[in-house]
Amino acid sequence: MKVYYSEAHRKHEPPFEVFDGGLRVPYLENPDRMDRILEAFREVDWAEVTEPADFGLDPIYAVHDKDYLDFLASSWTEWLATDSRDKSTLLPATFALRRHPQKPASLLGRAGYYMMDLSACIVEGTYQAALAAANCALSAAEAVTNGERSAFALCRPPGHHAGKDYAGGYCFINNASVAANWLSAKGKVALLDIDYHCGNGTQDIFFEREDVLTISLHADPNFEYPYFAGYAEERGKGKGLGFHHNFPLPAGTDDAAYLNALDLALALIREFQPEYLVVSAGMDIYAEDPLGKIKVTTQGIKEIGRRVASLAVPAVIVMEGGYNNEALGRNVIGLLGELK
Ligand code: SP5
Ligand code: ZN
Repeated sequence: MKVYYSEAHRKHEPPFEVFDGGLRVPYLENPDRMDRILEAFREVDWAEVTEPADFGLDPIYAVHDKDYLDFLASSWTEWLATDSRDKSTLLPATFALRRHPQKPASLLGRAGYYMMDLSACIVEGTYQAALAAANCALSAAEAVTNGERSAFALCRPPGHHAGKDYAGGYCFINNASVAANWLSAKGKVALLDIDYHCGNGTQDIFFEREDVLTISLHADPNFEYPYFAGYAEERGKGKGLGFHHNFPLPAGTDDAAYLNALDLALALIREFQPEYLVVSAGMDIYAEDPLGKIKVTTQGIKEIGRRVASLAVPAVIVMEGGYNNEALGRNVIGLLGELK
């Protein structure tokens, strides 16, 4: 199985993030996550780790707003020119309520406009890392159009919380959506998001489209981040009505309950008859994840892989979250071993 990976992620290493209550904690979405996964790939004989190709900016502009990408590109240099005292990471403390706000001219005004929370911290290497991650997803998409049964995009930073014009939840460019949109020019695409958190960015990007079916299984947003998307009633809009599905799950959801919800999602995908499948694969559904409250085991993750593979649709698997670094390697191998 081809695994697309770039070293560019290493320079995206924010010094901290801010939790609820104002607690500063070490950045959970850290480079060590990739090292654990790469280590696990070295122990199997079927993973071919490859540099991504450069697809340029067009496939990214096809999903994201140009002004937003310009902000990502220039914000670090602008941040250094401000009079802020601690410049270790660009992080605004005032956010736009989306009531058709003006876009302010100042850097911190734009940062608050383009960010949804205190975890999408920008440092010097963020934009380059995000571009490289999108190229990993595009390279994996290209591989399946060239006849591979599946390909893995080992993306960092992750992407599914990033919308057309916003960053959030450790995400800046929506890698899975960029790949799904690129594939949609070649055939019908289904995007299945199994990260613990609702893929709100992906939901927003495809909400009014009928050519890309989007389905997300996640912790109920009534109690979990991102809170403002992921409810069962949100099913698409306009031509896209009926082409988005959310499966909010309660805290404590175990393998059996998770797999029941997955089967409902897979039935919808079968009915849609896609030519390509994109999987937003977050490992934070794992029982021992520090951010998650869902109790899926490593065996359960393997079973997810087996059931997704039974669709027999060429699949691009895209790395999203997962913060139990010690378990990440075996969980990723568990999933991919069934899809290779
Ligand atoms: C890609 C991805 O998985 N992003 C997740 C971003 C979640 N950020 C919200 C963190 C909320 C932290 N709550 C504290 C729980 C500590 N036990
Ligand atoms: Zn997540």
